[in-house]
Amino acid sequence: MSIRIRPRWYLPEREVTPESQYLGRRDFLKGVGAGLLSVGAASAGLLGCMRSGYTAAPPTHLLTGGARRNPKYTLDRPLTDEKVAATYNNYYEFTTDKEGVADAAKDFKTLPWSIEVGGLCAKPRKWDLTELVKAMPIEERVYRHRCVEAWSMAVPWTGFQLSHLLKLAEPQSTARFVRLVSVDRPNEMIGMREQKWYPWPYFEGLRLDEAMNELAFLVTGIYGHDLPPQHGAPLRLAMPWKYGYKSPKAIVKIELSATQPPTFWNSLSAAEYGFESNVDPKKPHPRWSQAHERVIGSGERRATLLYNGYAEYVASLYKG
Ligand SMILES: Nc1nc2c(c(=O)[nH]1)N[C@H]1C(S)=C(S)[C@@H](COP(=O)(O)O)O[C@H]1N2
Ligand SMILES: [Mo]
Repeated sequence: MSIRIRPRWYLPEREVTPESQYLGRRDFLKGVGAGLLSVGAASAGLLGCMRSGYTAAPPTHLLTGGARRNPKYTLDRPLTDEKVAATYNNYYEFTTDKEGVADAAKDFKTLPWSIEVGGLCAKPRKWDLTELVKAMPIEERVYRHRCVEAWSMAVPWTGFQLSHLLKLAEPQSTARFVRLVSVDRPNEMIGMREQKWYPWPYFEGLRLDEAMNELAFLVTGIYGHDLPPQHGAPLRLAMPWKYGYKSPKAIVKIELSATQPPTFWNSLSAAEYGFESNVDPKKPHPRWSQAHERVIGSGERRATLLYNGYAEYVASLYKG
């Protein structure tokens, strides 16, 4: 059993806290919590997984079988340590405490799962996810991930192109946007119950041409196995040239539309979170610079690249 009791001073202050403050608080925690750390966590020196009693469930391969790494999508930078990525998450349906998501989400039931594709298309369909995965060319891709909060990671995702699923649906000529909706299960997602002011369930949107881009990737796995709940199991998006919040987790619905759909963060603060939200080092967030990023795990500071380094794939989408 691993029950985490929140100290009184624990506040969900990190929603959009600048990185210097995370680090300050973490150093503080290292100080006061050192006596409680397990030898393993301490000697691994990991940034995450320090406070929680989280232990990962053994990985399964129900939705990743047979996937091979596609050499076209690799990176010249080291992969983020799996455990670091798995213990530093954004998933507000569970908690705003990044290091607490893994534990808060560990019992979330991810199978069976269905995903509905509908709206302006000739072939709307509700898919059983296991069936969908069998129908899709599954592969592994190493992508960068850049959060709007100026941290980043590089992980191997397993999945398939969103375009393959959309093509099966046969979009009508009037369809110009795609709306994506995350699961709505407040009984199992404590953050939805505790943070009632958010417009749940989480919703996102893309232009149809962005959704059809080869980089737009529906993800069922990470590090060669099924996604653990904290990464958005059993199905999440990876849009590597956009800020992380454009990649919804636990997707249950994809809808083609003629008009631009509203999005979760944009509806909360339009000045801070635009619809497009492409990674752009020259366009600061109103409260902090986007010129650099902190690589989780190593703590290295890197210059942020336009379109997160994916200009060759996506720059043509934004001409004129
Ligand atoms: N449903 C849902 N999807 C979400 C979020 C969320 O809170 N809820 N957070 C987003 C943000 S801000 C980021 S950075 C990524 C984090 O993905 P990871 O935890 O797998 O690294 O998920 C995105 N998808
Ligand atoms: Mo993010």
